[in-house]
Amino acid sequence: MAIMGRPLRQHQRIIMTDEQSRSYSLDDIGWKAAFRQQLALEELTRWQPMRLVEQSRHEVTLIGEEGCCRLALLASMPQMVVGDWVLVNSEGGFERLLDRSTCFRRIAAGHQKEEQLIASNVDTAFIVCSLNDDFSLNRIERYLALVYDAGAEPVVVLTKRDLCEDVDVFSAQLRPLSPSLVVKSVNCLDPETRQILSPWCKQSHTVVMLGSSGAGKSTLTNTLLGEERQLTADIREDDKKGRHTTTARSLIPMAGGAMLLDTPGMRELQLADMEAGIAVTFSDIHVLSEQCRFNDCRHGSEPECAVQAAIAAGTLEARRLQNYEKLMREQEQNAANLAQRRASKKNNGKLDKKAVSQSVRNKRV
Ligand SMILES: Nc1nc2c(ncn2[C@@H]2O[C@H](COP(=O)(O)OP(=O)(O)OP(=O)(O)O)[C@@H](O)[C@H]2O)c(=O)[nH]1
Ligand SMILES: [Mg+2]
Ligand SMILES: [Zn+2]
Repeated sequence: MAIMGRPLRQHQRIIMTDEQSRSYSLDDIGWKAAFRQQLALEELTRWQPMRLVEQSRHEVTLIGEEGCCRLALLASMPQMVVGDWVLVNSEGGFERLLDRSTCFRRIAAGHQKEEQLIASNVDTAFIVCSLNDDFSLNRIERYLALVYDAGAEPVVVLTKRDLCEDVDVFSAQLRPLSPSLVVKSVNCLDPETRQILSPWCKQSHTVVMLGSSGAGKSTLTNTLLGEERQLTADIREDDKKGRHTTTARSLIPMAGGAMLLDTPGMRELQLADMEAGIAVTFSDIHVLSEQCRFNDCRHGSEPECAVQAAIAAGTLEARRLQNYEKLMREQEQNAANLAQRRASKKNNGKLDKKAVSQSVRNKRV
């Protein structure tokens, strides 16, 4: 492959294994006019666009027309995530990150509470959810807010249809969420699933699998790919939860030109700055609240509250209002924490600079 023969900058390694030596047409890995339009003609001839398909703390794996390469991450590079398009120069070095068409983000699990990018340039998100005790409307609404915030199209994929006695009991619960929400129920182990989900697995289209551990994201990925590419494992019998089998995000080309992104089951999906995504997810509540008597109605005990009236009439679930309020509070709180952290980081940076210039002055004296 041409890229291997090129001289490399000292700090930028390109390693290739035999398995990765395949090259791809850009259309087969999600390239679109919106990305091409970001390149000047000169850039198109000098640099090659490559797609980020895997990442670790220190390096990322990219694929493109000339094959596959790994790029060591440097502090000077922008934050990158699986799905990104990157321009690589003739020496195999990083030049530029292209603007993203969509971007999924959350607050990282654990104490850090930093914002974490999950994936980018995804067209459709399969919100994968088992048809068993692990089914949760609250969780599906949480994922919907994330997907709408990212700017992608959600499809709810209900798995383990073969093990479920009455699929309608579950799908009926999804109907009030949105009349336009697309819901498909599948047996991930059955090749027929490929047919059911084919409208979203088309050329230049990128699909991400989101959902909790054990929902069947990797099983679905394997069936759509037609090969056992991803590791899968049995769920726990008692609570139907998974064993966190997938530990890294992988963007995998599918025959026919779609890209599938398998992700690890999320233990926690905390949202921040997602008012818009939540507004779309709960647009019925927004429409109702415009009919409340008071503009600032909190939909509690206020008189003439259209939201409470809808709950009393049985046209809006009380659960849905509670989840909406919970997600709004959470995203506000997380957004405030993030802003505080950013401000204190900025201040620390200023203090550090001040300290450095002070010590330089001291030395000069
Ligand atoms: N019968 C049946 N089993 C399924 C179906 N989908 C997934 N499974 C099984 O459920 C278990 C968990 O599937 P995985 O694909 O590993 O789940 P995952 O969502 O990738 O889980 P993590 O990687 O832990 O996030 C495996 O034993 C699968 O064989 C289905 O539609 N029907
Ligand atoms: Mg998995
Ligand atoms: Zn109200």
